[in-house]
Amino acid sequence: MAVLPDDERFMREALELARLGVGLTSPNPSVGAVVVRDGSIVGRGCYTYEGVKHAEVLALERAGEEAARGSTLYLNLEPCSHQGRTGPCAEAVLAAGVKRVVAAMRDPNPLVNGQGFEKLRAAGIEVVEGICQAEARRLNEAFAKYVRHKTPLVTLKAGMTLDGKIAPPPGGSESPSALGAGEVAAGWITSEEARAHLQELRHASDAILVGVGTIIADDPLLTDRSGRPRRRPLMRVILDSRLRLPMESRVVKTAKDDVLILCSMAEERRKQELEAHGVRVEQVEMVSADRLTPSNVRRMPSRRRTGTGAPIKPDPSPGITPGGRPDMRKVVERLGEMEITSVLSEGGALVNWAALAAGIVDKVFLYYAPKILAGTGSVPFAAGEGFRRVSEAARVKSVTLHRFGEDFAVEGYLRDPYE
Ligand code: AOF
Ligand code: ZN
Repeated sequence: MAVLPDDERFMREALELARLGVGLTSPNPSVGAVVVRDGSIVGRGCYTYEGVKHAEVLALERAGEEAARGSTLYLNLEPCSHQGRTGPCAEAVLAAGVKRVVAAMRDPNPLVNGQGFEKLRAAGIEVVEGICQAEARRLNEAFAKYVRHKTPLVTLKAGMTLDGKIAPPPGGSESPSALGAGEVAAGWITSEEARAHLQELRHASDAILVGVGTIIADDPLLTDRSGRPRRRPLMRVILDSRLRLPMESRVVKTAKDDVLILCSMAEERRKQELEAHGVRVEQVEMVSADRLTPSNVRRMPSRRRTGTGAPIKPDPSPGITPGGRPDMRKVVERLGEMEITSVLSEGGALVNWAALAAGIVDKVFLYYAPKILAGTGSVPFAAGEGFRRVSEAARVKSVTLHRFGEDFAVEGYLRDPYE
């Protein structure tokens, strides 16, 4: 299994082709393929869901029978070995007479998971695995999570000051609510470059998740404005337990079956009114307030709870009312049923904590602007109880730092999407 000098260069071509498919392939993976004969590219393939045919089959077709025979095939994902919407690509590769296959990673789909490589090797083809593996795994991490767990990859996004504040103190004329990030009303915290990059994250996501408080505070559109095509509209999911979503909000005004409200109590008239505007309304199971404690954290009940399990202080949260918080686990399960493979959580302080506490967060993308808000009253990245000991803090692993003008961002994982 020899790695050749040009393998990485051709794999980068395959990865570039795969990236063209982002937004057009979900719930399937983004895959690019390159056929190389005598040192030059003779066929390229980029998968799109609507196109049905897998990347390697497209690339082999473009190369043509003659050039494909004896060629090397580069692709960012193992060829499949199963019958799905298409036949097994491993067999198509064999039939085409490909001599060598270079793949960036194994297919995490349990239906494939190494069997494609095995088929090729059994037929005497040279198979090289793992070229540009880290990049390839990152590109299809949502697919990997979804195909094995049937729930989406959840990325928690926030834009904040260096001291971890997402908005100035709520209630002031500048910041109407602590419940959303209050970003628009109070002025943007992060730079234009950082906000432009956020559109890339939205483009790569199937759904965006906020609490209704964010809508009330900021009236955001929550759309993908990357300017690139996508197969399915970005699903705008709003946690709104008592259907407080204002009819005059921009999400309602622009709804086209791409706004989903998850509530606990659906008052029939209001539900019908929202539905008449093209908003979908569904009820999800609730979790009682005393369960909003991280599962791995010992509860500290005495001071803060009544004997009934209800919080003493009413919780001002956005769509997450006392005794009526949407069960975040049920929320992601429901989204998984809708073939949503990735969720960008852009909620405010309360949704951020609810997501962390429920253990649904796979990764974070946290933007920091070189500003300091300070003050006890300003809104922290995640409110609520928080983790009570440093030893219990959520650990962010495999951290990557990004720069956007004066701002920077921390990307990292709470859980390995491939585990
Ligand atoms: C893709 N595109 O280029 C490759 C895929 O239902 P099917 O037949 O489209 O099969 C989908 C599975 O095929 C997918 O989950 C993945 O495991 C494998 N490879 N899929 O959509 C491609 N190479
Ligand atoms: Zn295939």
